Amino acid sequence: MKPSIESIDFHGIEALRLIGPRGATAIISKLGAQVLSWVPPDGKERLFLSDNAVFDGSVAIRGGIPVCFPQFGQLGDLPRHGLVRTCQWSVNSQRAGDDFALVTMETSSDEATLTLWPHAFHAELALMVEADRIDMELCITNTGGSPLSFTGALHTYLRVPQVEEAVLEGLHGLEYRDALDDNRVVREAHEELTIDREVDRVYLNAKRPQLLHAGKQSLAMQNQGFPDVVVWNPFVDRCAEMKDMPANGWRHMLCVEAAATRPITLPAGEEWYGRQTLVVV
Ligand code: TA6
Repeated sequence: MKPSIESIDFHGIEALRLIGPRGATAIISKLGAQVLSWVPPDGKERLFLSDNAVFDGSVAIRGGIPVCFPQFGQLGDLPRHGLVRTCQWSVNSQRAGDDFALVTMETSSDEATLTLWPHAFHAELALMVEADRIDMELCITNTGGSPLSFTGALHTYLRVPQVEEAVLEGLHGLEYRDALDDNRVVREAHEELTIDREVDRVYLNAKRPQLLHAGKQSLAMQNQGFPDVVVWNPFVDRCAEMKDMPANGWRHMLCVEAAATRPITLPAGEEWYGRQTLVVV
């Protein structure tokens, strides 16, 4: 089957299904330009999407790959993770070739965002599906007349059969800020990270790729432009507090996020790019 792109209804919202080479598929919603599913040719879903996710735009969709901009987490006065997760994005372009399917979506500052954050911007999210990989690229343009500063992330929820058995490599030796220990900065002493409790960490200046082994599956993640990697799992108690997660949701997810947690300053008229690549290995 040749790569193609089709419009679909996904839980009542408008979305696109990208069909890549060898039957790989991905789904991206116009709400938040959020990738909600990625199934490589082996037929196994690689992204976690909560069974209790809300799709009416009142809150961000829990799972997939939310786009966080212009604020990561609570690093400022804006709503957590910024303004564009619950915006309606529009399709800018779509193209399918022999070995890829590519969609770009865009959104811009409007009255609502300008009231909360007085900066004009244009955001574009590109999603490319190839046989065994997906690439996301976030491009931010400062369309205003003065510099702007932002933080942000591609808040990737990876699906794992059982998080307690998952192993994440590639963070050894990096400094991380531990959100669960007053943001204390600690150096990662372990070659492999395993999850046996709540974890919420920002690994700083992560240049090497990360490798996630979970069940019989392995996935490599590589970022460009985003200097940091966030690792988050709410575990049992925090998960129980989240209305849009089933009680056992924590067990089947691990967020490994491409993030910029220290402000990036963009002069008037300039563009910034950040990318995340996920590859089945
Ligand atoms: O990226 C990790 C994090 O900032 C955590 O602190 C956690 O709260 C999570 O994101 C989810 O945030 P959300 O606003 O989607 O509930």
